[in-house]
Amino acid sequence: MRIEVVNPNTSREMTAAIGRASQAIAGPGVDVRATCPAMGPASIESHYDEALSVPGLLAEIAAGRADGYVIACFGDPGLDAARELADGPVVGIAEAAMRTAALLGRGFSVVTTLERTCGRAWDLAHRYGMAGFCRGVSACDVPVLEVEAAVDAVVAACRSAVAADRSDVVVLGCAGMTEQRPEIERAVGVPVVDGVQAAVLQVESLLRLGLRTSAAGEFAAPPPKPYSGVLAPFGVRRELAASVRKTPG
Ligand code: 2AL
Repeated sequence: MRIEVVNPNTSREMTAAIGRASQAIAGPGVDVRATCPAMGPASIESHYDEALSVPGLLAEIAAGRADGYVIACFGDPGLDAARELADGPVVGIAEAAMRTAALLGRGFSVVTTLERTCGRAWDLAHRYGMAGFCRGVSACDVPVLEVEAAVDAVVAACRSAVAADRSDVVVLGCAGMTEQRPEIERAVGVPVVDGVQAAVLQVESLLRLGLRTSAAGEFAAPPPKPYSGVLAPFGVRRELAASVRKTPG
């Protein structure tokens, strides 16, 4: 069983951390690898970054290297499109983390990076039917590429969120926090959910159950059509896949 964890930003260091966390949690015999796109933003912390991360992410998924995929960014960029494109299941880390947190307590707090990303987390909580469990979304005010080294700021934001929101679970709002989860949980004293590891196990479980995204409705493969300009290869997915295989993430 092969699972590919796509970090939609182009940071190699963050991709390596995501890969280590994914390999640490995957079951025996699961070949799990983290990749990042050849094109796109260095980190995703705005709607603009998120929109422009999606072509590179979809190109990685079009390469068809795995049985199932994780999208390892808390905005779950391109999740619906990836589900149309992939043969196997695709799980975003925000969806996996929120659904997992809802199994663990009465209400969770999301702690994200920059304040400006809070709206997106709320949008996703509503979209996934999780708004009834989400007690609050707050920021630690540390940029994505610095968050791994800023455990104290994340812990302080988690403690404040749990007290202010009257929540009993924390959801980490950035893939860059994945390796710090145990340390953060020890310091905060409530269950702390990291979406990267939750999503890897969710994909593994769907594959073991023999389940994949339904192709019966709106997640059927998108109809082929001409695309123009720099997006021309996206119109013919065979060409797109071939172009990515030449430049692995
Ligand atoms: C993220 C994330 O998980 N990866 C990234 O580049 N930005 N999330 C966030 N809230 O900033």
